[in-house]
Amino acid sequence: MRKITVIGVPMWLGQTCFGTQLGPGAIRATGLNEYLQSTYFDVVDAGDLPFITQLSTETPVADGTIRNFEAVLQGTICLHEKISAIVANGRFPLILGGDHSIAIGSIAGIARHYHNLGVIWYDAHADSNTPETSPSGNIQGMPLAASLGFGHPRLTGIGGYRKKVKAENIVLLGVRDLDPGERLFIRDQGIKIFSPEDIYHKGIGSIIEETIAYLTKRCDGIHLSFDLDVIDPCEACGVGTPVADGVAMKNNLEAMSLLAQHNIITSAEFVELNPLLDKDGQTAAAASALIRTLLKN
Ligand code: 4U7
Ligand code: MN
Ligand code: MN
Ligand code: MN
Repeated sequence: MRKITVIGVPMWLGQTCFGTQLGPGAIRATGLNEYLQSTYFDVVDAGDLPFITQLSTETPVADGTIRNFEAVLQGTICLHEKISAIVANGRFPLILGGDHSIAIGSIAGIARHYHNLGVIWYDAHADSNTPETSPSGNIQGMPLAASLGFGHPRLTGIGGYRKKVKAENIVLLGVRDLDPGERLFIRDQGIKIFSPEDIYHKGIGSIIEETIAYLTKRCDGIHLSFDLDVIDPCEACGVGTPVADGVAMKNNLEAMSLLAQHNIITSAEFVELNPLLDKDGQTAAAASALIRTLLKN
């Protein structure tokens, strides 16, 4: 029986579109806690991390080219400590974002409790930019590279260790928008990657089975980092960086269901919901349905 701790991470400074700090509240408003509490014996909502959501006037682009560097750094450090304590207590962290920069903190907090943490990066993007390759300066586009040890030393050094995950322990799913530097990075690192087209041709079932077989061979835990912009924008418009031709909800739900059946996910985050861009709460509802399916059984 899983013990779950829900934690909200109201971060939006890893990008420029105001609103992702409202993501945790919008997901909770779908009745998620009530559902989880009626299904599981032990569910705690730890509330939201106390983030500063206002920009301080002097730092729109700090530390050279990295936007809101200090604020995002402090947020990820705070999250890292919180998550590490949740995992140390034997609980399953369910992290509600917030923009994707928070993954730097989640993974830093989780990875210290595993020898070989696996990561399923379920996203329209690869989030593998470094400050040198980033076209935007947004930290939301850097968390995977940072978790591999590439990027600003203060971001990669969170938790006092640099390399949180190994390239061979990562699988990218649903990626369809890569910057030139990311393309090279993924090739150089030898990271396994499946596009929506691969999912379309092989079927989500076989892609997930392949992912599970690949990761369970060497990993002692698997973190799911789910960026809601992986969903086809027709079904989930409440994200700041939508990309056309995404993965249909039907397939995403099947993916969550298969992960649940294999019972291999040890931590999860659902990020990038921007309720101010959402339509009738469709993206919040999608996030909630995905979470419920993932945590079934
Ligand atoms: B998300 C981008 F340039 N690659 O680095 C960048 F296209 O967390 C987008 O996946 C990153 O939503 C998107 O800014 C980050 C851009
Ligand atoms: Mn994305
Ligand atoms: Mn992302
Ligand atoms: Mn996004």
